[in-house]
Amino acid sequence: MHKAGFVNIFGKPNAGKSTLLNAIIGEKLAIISPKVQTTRHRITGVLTEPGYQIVFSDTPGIIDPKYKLHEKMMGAVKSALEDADVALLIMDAKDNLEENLELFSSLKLKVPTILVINKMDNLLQEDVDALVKKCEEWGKAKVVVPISAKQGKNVKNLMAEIVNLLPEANPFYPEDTLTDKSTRFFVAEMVREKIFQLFEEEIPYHTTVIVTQFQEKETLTKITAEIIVTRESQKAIILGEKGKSIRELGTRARQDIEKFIERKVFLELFVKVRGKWRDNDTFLKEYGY
Ligand code: GDP
Ligand code: K
Ligand code: MG
Repeated sequence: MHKAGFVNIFGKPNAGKSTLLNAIIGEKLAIISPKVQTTRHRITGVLTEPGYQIVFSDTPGIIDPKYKLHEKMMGAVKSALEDADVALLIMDAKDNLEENLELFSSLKLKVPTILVINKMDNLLQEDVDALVKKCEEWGKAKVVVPISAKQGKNVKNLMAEIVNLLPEANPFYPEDTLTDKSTRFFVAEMVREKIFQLFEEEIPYHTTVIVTQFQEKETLTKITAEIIVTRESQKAIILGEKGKSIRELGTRARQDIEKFIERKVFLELFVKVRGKWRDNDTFLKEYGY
């Protein structure tokens, strides 16, 4: 008997959705940062093991839509809700329990649900046990599993619970499939991750990245990417004095991209100002939202 299905990961921003996805798939698929709303797209990771295949989706954190960009992000959450076989509801062990359970209840999920308490490394074992008990009393999850996505703790146990709930089905993808997103997409995400790490405050939220050229040469891969911002002042910050900041950004991004595609990379970055790209349907479409 072969099992296969779609498993979607939901939770508040910073609960650890992307970290969990990466821990399961074992590649740096979803970018991670301590800032909220780092993840803007649904990212799929495919895990193929003897006897089962799981197609995971990471989703943007659940938020109230402020911009059209946010509406699209919540659209991604809703579409994920509708096509899952199993839902993973993940929360930070130190975050407010009632608030999280209320949020999860409001999703009105009809699919089998696993409640994942993440970051158990931040709690004493007895507090973890008490929290698990409270979550079990909630009654809406088939099972409650405490984990540390970052340390990979108890992730195997979580996997066993997921497989247990999977329907019987043939694999959806060839066994060497890792993701449904293109390499270009991940390259853009890696540049975006570095922007989140290097720049303060509102800059990352005003920024998107598109890869305009991806060329496999004999000894290296030549990549050109455009960093789109909303104001000239943001462009100046990203460039930095005498281009110092963008060089640092380029170096860090290139190192990650080289690890990911396992080739030498020549990375060229340009910064472009597109006022209001976050509220413009044409731009959003062009940038892949
Ligand atoms: P997302 O917004 O839900 O996708 O959350 P991320 O995966 O981006 O993680 C948010 C932050 O929590 C990052 O700084 C992670 O390193 C951190 N984090 C994730 N999982 C764990 C964990 O198990 N333990 C601890 N201590 N930190 C974690
Ligand atoms: K995050
Ligand atoms: Mg994320």
